Amino acid sequence: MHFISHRFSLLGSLTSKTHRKPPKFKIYREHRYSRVFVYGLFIVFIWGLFCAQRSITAFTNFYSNTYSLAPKEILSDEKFLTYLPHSGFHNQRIELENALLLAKQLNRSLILPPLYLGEPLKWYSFDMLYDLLRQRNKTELSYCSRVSSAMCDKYDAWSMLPWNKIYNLNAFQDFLRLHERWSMEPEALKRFNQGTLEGIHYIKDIWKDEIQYIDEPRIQDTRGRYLTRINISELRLQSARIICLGSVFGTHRVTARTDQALQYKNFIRSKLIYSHPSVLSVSKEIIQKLGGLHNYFSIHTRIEDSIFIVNAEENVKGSVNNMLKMLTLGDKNYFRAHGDLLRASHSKGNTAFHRPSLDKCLQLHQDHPTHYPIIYLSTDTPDPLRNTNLTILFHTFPCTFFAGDFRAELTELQKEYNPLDGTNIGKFLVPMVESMVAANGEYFVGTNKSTFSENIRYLHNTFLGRLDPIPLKY
Ligand SMILES: Nc1nc2c(ncn2[C@@H]2O[C@H](COP(=O)(O)OP(=O)(O)OP(=O)(O)O)[C@@H](O)[C@H]2O)c(=O)[nH]1
Ligand SMILES: *[C@@H]1O[C@H](CO)[C@@H](O)[C@H](O)[C@H]1NC(C)=O
Ligand SMILES: *[C@@H]1O[C@H](CO)[C@@H](O)[C@H](O)[C@H]1NC(C)=O
Ligand SMILES: *[C@@H]1O[C@H](CO)[C@@H](O)[C@H](O)[C@H]1NC(C)=O
Ligand SMILES: *[C@@H]1O[C@H](CO)[C@@H](O)[C@H](O)[C@H]1NC(C)=O
Ligand SMILES: *[C@@H]1O[C@H](CO)[C@@H](O)[C@H](O)[C@H]1NC(C)=O
Repeated sequence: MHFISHRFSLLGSLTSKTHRKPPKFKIYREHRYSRVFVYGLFIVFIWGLFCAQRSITAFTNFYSNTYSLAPKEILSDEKFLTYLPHSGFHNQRIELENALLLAKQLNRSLILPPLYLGEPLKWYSFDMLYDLLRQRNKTELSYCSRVSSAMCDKYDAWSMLPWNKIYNLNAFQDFLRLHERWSMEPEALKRFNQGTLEGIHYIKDIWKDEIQYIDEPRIQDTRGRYLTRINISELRLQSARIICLGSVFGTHRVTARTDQALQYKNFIRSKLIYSHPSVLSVSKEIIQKLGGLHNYFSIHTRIEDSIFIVNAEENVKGSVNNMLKMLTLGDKNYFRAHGDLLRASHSKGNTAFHRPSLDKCLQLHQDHPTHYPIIYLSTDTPDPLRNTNLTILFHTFPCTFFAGDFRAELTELQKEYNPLDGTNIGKFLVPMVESMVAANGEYFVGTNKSTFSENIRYLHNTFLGRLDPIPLKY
């Protein structure tokens, strides 16, 4: 069976449209000839007009941009649901999944907030979060897209995009009506509410994990993780045109207990698969470099921050063991080849290791497949070879390769700009490429409790259409 066409046909193919950053100003120093200086000024002035024109065009073209959903008319009896986004990409994705599910169950259209990439805005209680979101505004710094200045340090640290740039939301056309909210200014809701902010039904969360939305309430629900529960059937009776929620992050935030709801949930997940053209093409190139589908296995280790650094050593060991177990279950020869390696790598103080080149590994792997499995390591740490918690992994699997080994392929992403703010979004696409490469490995082992890993797991099981020898959750 050939998975390459099958796996990638799942993703569809969009035509790529590149957005280039306007060239930076070049200031020529000319002291002697003031006429030249005046001409210079004039040219700069014209160029400034040109740039302003360009950014305005970019803005007004936004809705006709292939990435944005076509704006829909608002129906007279249409009702809406919306929510506040927060945290990293995968937390926002989970919020999106939950909001789609809840909107469907409420028979309401969903007003999508933008997707925030880069430096995350973490969760705060409703009023605070809404305020922080509206303050995330680059308008006053828009010159930063054209010039470099100390004021612009943070300009490229984050960017906002329509979700449709990352996922193909047209897949929901027959499922639910989607509208985009291209600003978190409260005023942006007016156009859905007959020009006013009156009568919006807010459900404000004050605590983290406060409100859960339940489709078939049970008595034992009171013992769950969430502080309060809302009966979805009751919320369906709400007559306000707009319901505005705070955070909807959390795996069980919106329950899907009925068969119908479960069907909706599965449908939603199955449509949220990266569709960004460069993400797809670059991940394909890296997979080819690794010897193609079926030729490599993958591990995701999240070890840099929060709960993940605290458990880094243990998690990496767990991942190495799980990968060894999977390989052995798949082919007994792996154990024979790796029993010794594993014992050796567990002995302390042994930090030196030799990593063969990728070409050498491809050769070794061809000659002795069970001795030298090729591993793609997706990780949040910038220099995996120097991170001592990863030493055991490189010891056990010398043929382990990671993003830094594919610089040439990843450079492609540098041409991706957000037309709205001129920010280069290439760096934000790297984790998505890594997810795609990892998901396409023969077996996948992730990091406990990481939503990033959990998403790779979903993509992996979906693309391969089977479970791994050990059916891990992450
Ligand atoms: N390049 C790369 N970056 C990663 C990887 N894992 C985590 N990261 C980075 O860590 C960030 C945090 O992960 P996200 O999933 O966005 O954040 P989150 O929503 O808090 O998810 P988790 O903390 O993993 O549950 C990602 O956006 C990446 O910037 C990885 O394997 N490769
Ligand atoms: C869903 O809402 C629409 C109006 O937006 C209404 O016409 C339709 O009857 C509703 N469907 C159900 C099942 O309530
Ligand atoms: C940013 O603020 C300006 C006003 O200063 C406003 O016109 C614009 O819509 C805001 N942008 C976003 C994305 O909220
Ligand atoms: C949930 O709401 C529906 C509709 O109002 C009602 O029939 C049902 O009894 C409620 N369930 C609970 C546990 O309150
Ligand atoms: C390795 O992991 C431990 C926790 O298991 C952590 O305390 C330590 O800081 C980590 N080392 C590095 C280099 O990240
Ligand atoms: C994740 O945690 C469970 C126990 O909570 C453990 O059995 C499993 O091995 C861990 N997985 C990894 C990859 O560390």
